[in-house]
Amino acid sequence: MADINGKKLAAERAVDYIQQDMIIGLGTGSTAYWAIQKIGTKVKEGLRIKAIATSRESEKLATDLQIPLTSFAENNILDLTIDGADEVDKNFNLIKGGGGALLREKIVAAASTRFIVVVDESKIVEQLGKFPLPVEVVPFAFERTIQTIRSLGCIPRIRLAENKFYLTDNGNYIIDCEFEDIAHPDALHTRLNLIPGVVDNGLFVNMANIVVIGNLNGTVEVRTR
Ligand code: A5P
Repeated sequence: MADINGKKLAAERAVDYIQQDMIIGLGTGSTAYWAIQKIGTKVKEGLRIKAIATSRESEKLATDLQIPLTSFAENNILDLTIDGADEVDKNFNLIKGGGGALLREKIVAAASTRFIVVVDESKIVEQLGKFPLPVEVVPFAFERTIQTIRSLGCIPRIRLAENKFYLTDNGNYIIDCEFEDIAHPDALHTRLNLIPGVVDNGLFVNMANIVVIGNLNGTVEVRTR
């Protein structure tokens, strides 16, 4: 029997929510990848949609698949966004940004009428925090910004790529913060974003409407808020 891919199962199920003439947000990462592939197939079969991507990587994939793209200059509201997550708790709160795209992902999700999160079962947690929380910071004074982030009770590490500081699509750095347990995601989200130099963080609180979970046994669970 072929290996079951929970990410693919969840992502493809979420694409069923897309209807003709919708404006769609395209997520980033290895789960959103499968949704974008499926959307590409449906577009070839006649689905009429326009999309806004949450990263250059997803934009390139959409372009390769001939998915028509639009922009915030033309559309302020999206009907539906499908994106992955690094952790999901029972209250639909998320950690995102493992792929570094958290800022654009949050802007796009916030502009969407419905935000569908697609994950395999390994991403479901009791409490957020085992996955290091990504925080996007501007390069200016990042050394000081990191110290302030540390004072919130985490071990912060600047993300590297090929021995250099990883750069987001927005030209910023990512600080991965080990909190272990995040008991109050809402409060932490606010405290982090109040630090000068922090652009945004990977906590998505009260944003997801639907979570689609692909299980290793081949079933798909849909949780709706
Ligand atoms: C991208 O920055 C992230 O928010 C991803 O959506 C998240 O890391 C999930 O990634 P995978 O689908 O690759 O596990």
